[in-house]
Amino acid sequence: MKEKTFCLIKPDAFERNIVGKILDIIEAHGFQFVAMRFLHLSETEAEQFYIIHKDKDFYHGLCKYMSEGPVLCMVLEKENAIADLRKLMGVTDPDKAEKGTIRNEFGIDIRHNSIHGSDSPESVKREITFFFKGVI
Ligand code: IDP
Ligand code: MG
Repeated sequence: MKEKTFCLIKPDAFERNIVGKILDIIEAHGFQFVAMRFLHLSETEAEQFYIIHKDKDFYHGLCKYMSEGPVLCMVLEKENAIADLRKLMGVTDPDKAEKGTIRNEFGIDIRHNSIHGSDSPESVKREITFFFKGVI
């Protein structure tokens, strides 16, 4: 059964003109684009999006970075989309991510890791609603 997930291309990918390359990889792995939205987050919006991390020491730096350039928000669809996207992304730190993953190939460091993907059905619901309220 097809499943939806939420994905976001982060500002460091726009900075280096590698957004198209990342989208190519996502498509090549069988994900279909269901919705897309290009926008520039305010720091307050980034803080809301990452509210679950509000007590972490990296929260402020993360939210500042996420509002320093554009992002591409997407709803993707395929079988097992949530787990498969997380696998294709690789773990948070690009240095620790497996070879062949998007973060290993394109990420700069643990903050500037090029891509976000929802980690559970609950996150998918929350994150799609956050960016696509009333659209899908
Ligand atoms: P995830 O994106 O792999 O799910 P999370 O732990 O949910 O990782 O963290 C959200 C985002 O916060 C990461 O993708 C990364 O951009 C940033 N981040 C996570 N841990 C650190 C850290 O230790 N230092 C700086 N930034 C971090
Ligand atoms: Mg996470």
